[in-house]
Amino acid sequence: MEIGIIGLPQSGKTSVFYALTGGKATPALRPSASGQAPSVGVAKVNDPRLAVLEGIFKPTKVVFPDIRYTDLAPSSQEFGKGLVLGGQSLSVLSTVDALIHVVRVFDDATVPLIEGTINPLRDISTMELEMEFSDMIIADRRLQKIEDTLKGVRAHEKDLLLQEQELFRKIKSGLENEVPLIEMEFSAEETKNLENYQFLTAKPLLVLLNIGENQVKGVSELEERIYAEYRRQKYKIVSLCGKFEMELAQLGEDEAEEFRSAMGLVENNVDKIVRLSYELVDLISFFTIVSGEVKAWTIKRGTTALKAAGKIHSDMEQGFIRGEVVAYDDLVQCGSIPEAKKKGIVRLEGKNYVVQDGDIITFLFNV
Ligand SMILES: Nc1nc2c(ncn2[C@@H]2O[C@H](COP(=O)(O)OP(=O)(O)OP(=O)(O)O)[C@@H](O)[C@H]2O)c(=O)[nH]1
Ligand SMILES: [Mg+2]
Repeated sequence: MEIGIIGLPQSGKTSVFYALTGGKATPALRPSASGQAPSVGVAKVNDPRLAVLEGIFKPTKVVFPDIRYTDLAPSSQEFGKGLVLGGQSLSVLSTVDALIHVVRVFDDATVPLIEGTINPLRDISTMELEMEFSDMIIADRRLQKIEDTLKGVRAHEKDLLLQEQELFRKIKSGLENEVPLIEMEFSAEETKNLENYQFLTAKPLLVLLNIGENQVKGVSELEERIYAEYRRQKYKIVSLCGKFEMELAQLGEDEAEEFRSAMGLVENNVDKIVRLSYELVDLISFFTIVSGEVKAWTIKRGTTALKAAGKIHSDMEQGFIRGEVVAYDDLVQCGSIPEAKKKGIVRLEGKNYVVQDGDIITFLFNV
């Protein structure tokens, strides 16, 4: 699963990227310089169930689910002049599963402001307009193509095209009214058609308020105020001390925790944001315990046992016989697999079984 980090220039995207992925921070977090490739980093999702499974199975290794975050190269556009989302950034973003939108709240005279003042709501809508504009280009292009095709088309092919034209007109007019695709209503058939396009405003999105260390105290009021005035129902809002957390990412967990509580931060917001980004896309985890390793696997909700097995290895999918499945809660109650078997709550499931979040599965297969 992959998440793109977006936001206006100098909002703190790269700092947030390092805070989330714990990568080594480069000393040169410099103002917009162009021509750099996007960086990709990995964050592990701290699923508390894995600690419990570790207690039960005493494995030699625990493998957490992970998320890849992409930090775009700084925008090549001059400050506040025109589009932030262009060329390479756009092609990277079109392939990600979800977005984190970093919004500047921190106050620091040494970091230039695009529009002269700190105003998170304004910045949120500036960035959203850019996304809508970029989607409008996709819609326009498709509409143009449909019009061209309609000229030479036979009668029986016409209906489908006209339907599609109506769909894209609806999208265009929605975007013109600043409605993101994620808030528009589509039929199942339309949704299927739209999977062929990579609309930015159709992607799930988390708004991340990047606050300064001196703003921790007022953060709940700030979040409430933004929630009250922000018109998007589908987008969640969280906050993070981007720069501070980037520095903590270089320390050990205990030491980081000490600094956090000294700062008045009641919870580990990095972990929280990673978990929330995992929940943005409808993903679930199932677990395997094989040769001393407890391992989490990430799948879309609704995935069958057959496809889940294929996620581990294509041989497992090809030679699939069945899965031995026990629900996480059931296993925890019994305390061990043999005990669960004795109680008869380990199920044998076929290839069409829909895997549930937290299932512990042993696949049986032919090679
Ligand atoms: N005081 C303070 N400075 C911050 C904070 N977050 C980021 N900065 C500073 O703001 C500047 C820009 O941060 P970056 O993380 O590089 O921002 P960016 O959005 O990646 O910038 P571009 O990629 O150039 O668009 C850097 O000098 C950071 O140190 C913060 O929470 N507090
Ligand atoms: Mg950057």
